[in-house]
Amino acid sequence: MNAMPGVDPDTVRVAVLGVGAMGSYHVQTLTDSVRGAQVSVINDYDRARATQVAQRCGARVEADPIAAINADDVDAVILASPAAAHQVQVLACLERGIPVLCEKPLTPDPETAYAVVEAEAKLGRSLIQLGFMRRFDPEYVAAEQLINSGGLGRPLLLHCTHRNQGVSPGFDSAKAITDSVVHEVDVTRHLFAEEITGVQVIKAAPTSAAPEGYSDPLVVIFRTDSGRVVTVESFVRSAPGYEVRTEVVGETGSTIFGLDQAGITKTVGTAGDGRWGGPIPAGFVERFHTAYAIELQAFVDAASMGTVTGPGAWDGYAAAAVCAAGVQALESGTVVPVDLKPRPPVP
Ligand code: ISE
Repeated sequence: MNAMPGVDPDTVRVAVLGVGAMGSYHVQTLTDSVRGAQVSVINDYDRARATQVAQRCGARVEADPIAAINADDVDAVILASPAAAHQVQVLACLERGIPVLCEKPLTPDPETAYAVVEAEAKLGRSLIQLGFMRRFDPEYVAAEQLINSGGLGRPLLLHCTHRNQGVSPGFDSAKAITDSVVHEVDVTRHLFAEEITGVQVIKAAPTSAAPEGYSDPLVVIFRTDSGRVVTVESFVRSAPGYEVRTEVVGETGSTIFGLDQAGITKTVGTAGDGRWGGPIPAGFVERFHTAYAIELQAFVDAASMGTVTGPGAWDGYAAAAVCAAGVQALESGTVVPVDLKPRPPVP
């Protein structure tokens, strides 16, 4: 790391670009829960918001995002900026040769995402980490270990439930695929260690909470390279709260997780008066706060060695390609094949 006067040379100095809900949450996590990191620069198009967040963590505000990436007091970057800004900002990080954690999506469409994959491959160094935080969630990690140790036999099916309590106005059915189901895309590719080849979307009777013309819930079906099948319930206006459940079914066993995410409450009263279950978290920050902290720690640890870890640019591109097929499938009602370009050599 570049030693600046008064700065611990072992500290990774991080610029956070975009401090809306997600970015400011990352700033707080970096400040409170991550070792070896210091938020040094904040950038946001809303200067007042940037100033407020910067004051809370002792960082300075930089009005120009590219200047923030190139600043002397920045060793690594977190992008929680709008998706439309990602391509230019990620490429600026590659050009400067510093690690970047980019919130999904990598870019708004598969074509630009592939251009980023190619740019990183050309550079020959892994510098891009994608914000698929579920890969760091202890329950997903345990399931991954169980699968890889052969504990379930050959995995055959994945059943996913993904419910949000509510979403912002304008969050249409396409957004449910690109912003919400995108996590199950990554979970599938990660747990099954293969690509998704086809997507189908079935529209269920809509909740009365959905605006006219929006389909919510959806049932999304993926088929993978080796013929495995994945079902995803996406319900983004589900009143009780945030529920993410996953079941992996293998030849010799199955595992289900996400049931006791907020802590199990078991009460035993008179016979038949027992209770199982606990409070349902309100949102993804409550559900995945541990995953976010582990993700950021892993990013900072890798950044201190000038590299990244976990999901990378290829995962961001593959997710974008599957989501593009998913949006088409939403319109056509048919199974849409995923158009995946060749993977360049891994840097
Ligand atoms: C949100 O953007 C996220 O990334 C959450 O993890 C997901 O559950 C939610 O549906 C998305 O809108």
